[in-house]
Amino acid sequence: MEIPARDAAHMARAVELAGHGHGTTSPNPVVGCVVLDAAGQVAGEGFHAYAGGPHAEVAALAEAGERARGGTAYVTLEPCDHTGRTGPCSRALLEAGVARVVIAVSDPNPKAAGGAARLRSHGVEVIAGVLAGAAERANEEWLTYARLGRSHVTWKFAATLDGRSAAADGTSQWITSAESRADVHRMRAAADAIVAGIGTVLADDPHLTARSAPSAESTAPPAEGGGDRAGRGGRVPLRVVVDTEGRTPQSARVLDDRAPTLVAVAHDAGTELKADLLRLPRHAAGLDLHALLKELAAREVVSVFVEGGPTLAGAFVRQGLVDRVVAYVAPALLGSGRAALGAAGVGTIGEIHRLTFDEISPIGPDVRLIARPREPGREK
Ligand code: AOF
Ligand code: ZN
Repeated sequence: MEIPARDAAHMARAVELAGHGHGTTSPNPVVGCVVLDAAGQVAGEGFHAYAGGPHAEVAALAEAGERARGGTAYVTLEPCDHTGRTGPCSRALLEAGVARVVIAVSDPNPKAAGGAARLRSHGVEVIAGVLAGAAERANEEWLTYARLGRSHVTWKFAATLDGRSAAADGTSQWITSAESRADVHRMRAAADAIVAGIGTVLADDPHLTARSAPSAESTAPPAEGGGDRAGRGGRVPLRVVVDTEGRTPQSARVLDDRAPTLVAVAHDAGTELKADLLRLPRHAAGLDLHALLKELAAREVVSVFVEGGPTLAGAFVRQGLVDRVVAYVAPALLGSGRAALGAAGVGTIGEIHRLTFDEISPIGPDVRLIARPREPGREK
């Protein structure tokens, strides 16, 4: 299908608008919308800011007012056809008299889908699939969650140019620059949960909070307006410890009251730990991480950030559960010491995990690399 350049340009703007909601809409998607009047002039723009708040279409239609009549709406996700926290956008578009609706990605959420069909049945011209790749990328966490019924996984690590995350004596502070570490905090704060393995908890006793000084950081809640504010605005990420045998010390910082914490243990672990325990099936030497991500999704955790250590990261890679890798690479060499990634189920070169570099950005003196698996969603 030939896509008119004009449609692609307006959809690109809608994708950009969707990005404004990144990190605050969970458990809802990020969505952007541009409304043109009948003459093709931009009449309204909107994005979804937090769960319970107006959907992108409603926000853009409110700005457009009467000018939407006979116009075109560009939406990054198929308009919903349900009454959930808010009313159906399909109806809002019909009532506004929009003549044409251009959609990037169809809605995989069975409760909300059907907007495209509803609009068509009322004589609205609907075009789907415009700039779908860019819209998918902007919404990758939520689309993974909605399609696969599990949380989306970002694995982040910091390493030297020779791929090491600690020196031979275990010291690792700091391999990357202050700029890189600030960037990590920003990324981490957009996730619904931060996941670490028991090895990291025992070795570093981390807080696993989004910032080192949580008092100064609390994310501002969405401005004014009602809604249940179930989005990330004002909410701190859940902390998750993958601790097969339940060895987390009762005094560990991760169990303090700065944020809620879930400790995932084996179904048969004989632990005395007093914490919010999640019992899971075993898998190889550890836990069934797919079961973990399903349980987290059931708790409306759309996205998780896996940090530390290499053993846990190796288990996620081996189980085919890493959706995005974010690597901070410092121009430094160690030559010995811990590798960024532990055993990942690769015995011979034919079993290599191949990825694609999607973004390469300088951050201070370092480089941030974002890579994704070549065959996403292939769980093992
Ligand atoms: C959004 N924002 O702009 C659009 C959505 O939480 P609810 O009940 O208001 O509805 C959430 C569902 O609506 C969501 O899962 C998605 O399927 C659909 N579209 N959602 O949060 C939006 N357009
Ligand atoms: Zn809607």
